[in-house]
Amino acid sequence: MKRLLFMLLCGCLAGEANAQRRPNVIIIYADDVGYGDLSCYGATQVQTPHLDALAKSGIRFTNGRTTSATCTPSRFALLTGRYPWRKKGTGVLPGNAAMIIPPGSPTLASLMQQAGYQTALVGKWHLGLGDGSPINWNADIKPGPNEVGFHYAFFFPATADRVPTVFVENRKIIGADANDPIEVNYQEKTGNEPTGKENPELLKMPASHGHNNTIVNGIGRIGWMKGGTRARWTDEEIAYAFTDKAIEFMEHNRKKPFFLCFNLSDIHVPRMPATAFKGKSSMGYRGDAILQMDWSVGKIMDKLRQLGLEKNTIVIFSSDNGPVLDDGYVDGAVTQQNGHQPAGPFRGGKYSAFEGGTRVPWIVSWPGTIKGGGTSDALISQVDLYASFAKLTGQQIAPGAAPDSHDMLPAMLGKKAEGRSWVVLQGGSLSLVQGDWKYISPSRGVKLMKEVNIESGNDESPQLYNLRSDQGERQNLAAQHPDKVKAMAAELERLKAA
Ligand code: NG6
Ligand code: CA
Repeated sequence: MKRLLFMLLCGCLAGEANAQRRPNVIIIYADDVGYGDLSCYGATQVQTPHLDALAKSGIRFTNGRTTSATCTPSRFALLTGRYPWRKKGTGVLPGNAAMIIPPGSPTLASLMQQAGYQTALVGKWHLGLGDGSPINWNADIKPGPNEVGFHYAFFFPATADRVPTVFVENRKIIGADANDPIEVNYQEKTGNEPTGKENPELLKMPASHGHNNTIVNGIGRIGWMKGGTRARWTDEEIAYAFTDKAIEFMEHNRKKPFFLCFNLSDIHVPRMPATAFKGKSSMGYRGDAILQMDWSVGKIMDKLRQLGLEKNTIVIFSSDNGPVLDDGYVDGAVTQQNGHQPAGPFRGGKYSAFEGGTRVPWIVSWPGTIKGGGTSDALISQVDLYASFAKLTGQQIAPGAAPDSHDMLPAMLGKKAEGRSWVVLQGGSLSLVQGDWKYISPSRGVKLMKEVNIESGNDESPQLYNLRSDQGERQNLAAQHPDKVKAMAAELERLKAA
């Protein structure tokens, strides 16, 4: 009896300590997931029960933004609080690019470290590695995530379709072998392994455009590699490997506040989900990858519950850019689309200046603090996470750090209905959203990107849309509102120079 009382008392005290503790933070950052790809955002051809439950336990944002319509720049903005177009070389990086965030510079991860958090990156990196000299893949690879604020990192260097197709844990490639050294080249073929171009008969999934260099696991990649035979991943294992490592990190750090960037590879190409998910949707491998992504989210939430941390953990789910069906492989995404609208009601998708490029799913849950079940149309951008978490952890932003980040914590926690009054977006060209209005700056270039079948949003004349009455950006009102166009163009120029 005495023992029972003691245990109960301890349990209560531990609970109290937990409640007062700083919340853990998990950012689940999916790849190429469109606004319309989740059932809680209107998808009907595919179901995402775990993400739907997350939305139900928190807030579902309808005007949540990534800064850019591709990966590298969006990730740069999320971590640094700075618009990527302010810096040269922040476009989609090859797998052997140098790191574009200078080591030691302030990032969302270093901010959380300073606040006493244990920090981890698990998943896709795609911000470059090394200092610009040729990377020796067989030795310690640095600088990398460990040099910009992550205590722990388990990642792949670029994208699932780019070499080297290996996992890196902190600074070392898993399974590296001195007798079978890895070489990577983006200019010319290295080694004499088959390529998609020379040996298409060896492919288990044909390419539709590009992706015809070194074949790994029956899939042609961008770039050539040789060596590292035992280090190469099997695509079907990627989601399991990342989810396991994320869970391990949570478990190890359950007693300390932790900050986890869980950057899923799903649903980027090559979509080659685990065998357990193949054919489980009616939409080909793209649909199956959505189910796999949702499974990963479910595993994280299960673990939080198991550790008793679900009430005091902020979970944010979002995507780095809008959707694409055919991004270079024949994987059924187009032929089995089945009426699915990956960008929901929006025009364009990945790579595009139209809304489909940058308006993405965005869910925030914090069961102990946020009332669940709501939606918010507050305008928020991923560039704002830095300032918002500085606020949450009671830190000042150092002079010069995160210049484009605004504290959106009240909107993110549902305490305020309004978010930003404006935001700059990067598709092909830059756009400015101000309240209901969106101005897309004039740009040359094709209007339809044929290979991916997505409208770019390019136009040599300015475009002006009223997003409230015309969310699909069908009616260019520039001619009717010349003064507004002039004012917004001038404001965009001012912001660019700021
Ligand atoms: C493109 C690739 C595409 C994808 C994209 C980056 C080709 C033909 N296309 O160049 O498949 O990898 O880069 O995607 O190679 S992102 O989500 O990382 O930005
Ligand atoms: Ca992406």
